[in-house]
Amino acid sequence: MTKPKLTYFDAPTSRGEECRLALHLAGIDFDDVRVKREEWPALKPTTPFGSMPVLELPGRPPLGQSNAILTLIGRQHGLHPRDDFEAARHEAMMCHVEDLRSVIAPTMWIADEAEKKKAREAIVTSKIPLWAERASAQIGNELFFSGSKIHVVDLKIHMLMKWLLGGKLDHIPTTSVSVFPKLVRVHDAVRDDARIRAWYAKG
Ligand SMILES: N[C@@H](CCC(=O)N[C@@H](CS)C(=O)NCC(=O)O)C(=O)O
Repeated sequence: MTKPKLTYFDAPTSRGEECRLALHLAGIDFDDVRVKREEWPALKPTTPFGSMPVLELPGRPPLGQSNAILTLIGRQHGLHPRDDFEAARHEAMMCHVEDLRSVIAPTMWIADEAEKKKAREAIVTSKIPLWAERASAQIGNELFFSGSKIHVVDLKIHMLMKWLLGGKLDHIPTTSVSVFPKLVRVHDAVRDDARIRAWYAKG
């Protein structure tokens, strides 16, 4: 292996896409390995934590966990704060994003439609508003999470908001998050960044 390799499902979504965007913003030429659903069961036991994304760097063992991947890329390429406390504050927000994902993700596998509706409605009433209020309280008043410069935390917030604003999650209305202006602002700021647009323009 001569260049970094990022392995994730063949979809522009979630934890894998935020790591691809970080590598892209960092200007790193990487192997973008896209795994088909049917290939995953054989690959799963070979990954550090039985999950993706996985980042491989020349001469290093594979690295799992999206937040660890993002902060490593961020630290090495000016996309994560140098100040230790501010870095920890960004990392706390990234954990907060993971907390909400881990509440919503299990509902993806509920086969019974009535049961899924009940579980998601409970998330909309009891989880998302508090989650979003707490997230908003951490976000500053400039364009991104902290200030006018993009960091890996912004990519994390963007990908979660893109999912929730996309309107494809039955029983989770987009208004559950669209009423939180700071979260929408960060989502839009990342979407409108010229380098992010260039990533999607290349198809
Ligand atoms: N905490 C891990 C969670 C990783 C995770 O659950 N990834 C999902 C895709 S977004 C996955 O690998 N799912 C397949 C599986 O768990 O078998 C992270 O942040 O990377």
